[in-house]
Amino acid sequence: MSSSTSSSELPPIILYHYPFSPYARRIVWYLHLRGIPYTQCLQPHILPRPDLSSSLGIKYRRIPLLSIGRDVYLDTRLILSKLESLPLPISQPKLSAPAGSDDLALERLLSAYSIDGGLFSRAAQLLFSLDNPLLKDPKFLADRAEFATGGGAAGAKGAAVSREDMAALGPEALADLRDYCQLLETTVLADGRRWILKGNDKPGMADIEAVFVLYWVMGLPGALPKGMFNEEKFPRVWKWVERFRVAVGESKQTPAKKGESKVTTIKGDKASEMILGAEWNEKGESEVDTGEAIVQFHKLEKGTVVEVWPTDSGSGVAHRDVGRLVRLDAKEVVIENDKGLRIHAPRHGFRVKPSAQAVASSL
Ligand SMILES: N[C@@H](CCC(=O)N[C@@H](CS)C(=O)NCC(=O)O)C(=O)O
Repeated sequence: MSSSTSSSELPPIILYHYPFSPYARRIVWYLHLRGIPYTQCLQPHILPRPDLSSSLGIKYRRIPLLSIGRDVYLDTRLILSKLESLPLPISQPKLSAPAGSDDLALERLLSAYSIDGGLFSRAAQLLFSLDNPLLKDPKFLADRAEFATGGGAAGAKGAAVSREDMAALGPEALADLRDYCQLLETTVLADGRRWILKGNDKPGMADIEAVFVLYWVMGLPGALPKGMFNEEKFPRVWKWVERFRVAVGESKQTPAKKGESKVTTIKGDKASEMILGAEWNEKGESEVDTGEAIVQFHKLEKGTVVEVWPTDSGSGVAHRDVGRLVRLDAKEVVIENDKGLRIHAPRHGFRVKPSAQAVASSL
């Protein structure tokens, strides 16, 4: 497609999420900032999610997921990079820093710091000290215990998540979040710029990467003690977060204009009908790169039945997607599942290996 493709020519884009998910906000903001119309299919915050498991045969248990046509993308890092590569008109410019720039390095490092570097996990530890009804809901705690342990006996007993043990981590988490505010206040934001990247007149990907954890905890009443985190201590950070809130249409003072964010909400059966009836978003030839160490290690080929799951917590043990290998390269692994859709996962943070079921049934 040429760069003059209009958004209406894109395959349908469907976001599966629940609005209070901080990871989902990353995608919602991106779509808003770039003016990409999309459809959302709202999901419960705990399992089961039959819209995904029964209708689409997806085992991945995290939120959000994004489908573009009949391709479904897991993990916000892959989702954002796919959205960046959509062929949109110049009037909807990309949000990432230019290839090869120092700015791109900063953007990537902010992402790694927030997601892999533990800032998000630290922020999550603050939840356990809050007087929040969700954290007293036995169904929610049992669900997240399974998430933390990967299910099975330990998960059923809820061994991994004790509210008291988690609450005890709160003070350390606060110290780390304060360090982060201090870092932003005294480095990138110190010269009074409006956005994370110098000279930018609009928020970009670097802002999304830098803000999403802070934005989340700042919105949770009681999470950040007022004496430790306030506008006097971190004036530049506070103003930048507020500017961002306005830019993404979430400020009460300056709400999004009517018609500005073109979001349609649909039910799961309609969403799966749209996905399964759509064209592939990625139509080109796909290869399994024989130069990849994992391909050599497991002797993978196109069509090998594999399992794919995230490795950053135990949650994958019970939630592995199974399908025939369509593509594997340095960036992603793509499988086609038995419902006939393609599931894309990034290589980073995900594991792929021949399916135990398939190996067993061929013996
Ligand atoms: N690395 C993932 C993390 C996504 C994630 O942890 N999402 C949370 C919600 S904010 C989640 O799915 N929690 C468990 C659940 O909802 O079942 C990404 O970037 O998308």
